[in-house]
Amino acid sequence: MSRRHGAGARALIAAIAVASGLALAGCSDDSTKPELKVSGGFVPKPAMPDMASGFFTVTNSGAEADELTSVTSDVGEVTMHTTKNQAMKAVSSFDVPANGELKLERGGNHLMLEKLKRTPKLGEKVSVELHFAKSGTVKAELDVKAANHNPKTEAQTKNKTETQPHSHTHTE
Ligand SMILES: [Cu+2]
Repeated sequence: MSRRHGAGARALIAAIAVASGLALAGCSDDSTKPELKVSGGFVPKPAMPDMASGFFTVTNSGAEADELTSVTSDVGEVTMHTTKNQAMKAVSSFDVPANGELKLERGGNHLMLEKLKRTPKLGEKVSVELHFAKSGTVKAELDVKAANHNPKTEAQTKNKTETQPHSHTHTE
């Protein structure tokens, strides 16, 4: 008795075709997703023992925008602030434009780290998890820098900038 493909086999072949079609669609979707990279993260050595600020740049090389919706850290509570008319204001998210960047910098957008369990010291790193609407969680390490550290103004005097702080300036 000869066997031919029955209804079951045809359904299976159809299912495979559909599945591979979906896989291909999934692949092509990837190219339009946000492509995020976090750079230049730092925390100025805080003046207060339990409160600090944080700065970094998120570069998006993808064709789709994303949104930073929250930030967490094992060091304490983290909120997102913007600066308007020299006053800080808490915001619930920061936009990351397509093919653009989100900049957190002095005098503008920044993180507030509060109720710190330990005070960040020069040369240490503060780990933060950045939670994005589309890209999920991205971890970043923020270098603890001198209290007056500002990449914007230091870019002009880069040759004079030391990579290591003077050891006599920190007490531990
Ligand atoms: Cu603030």
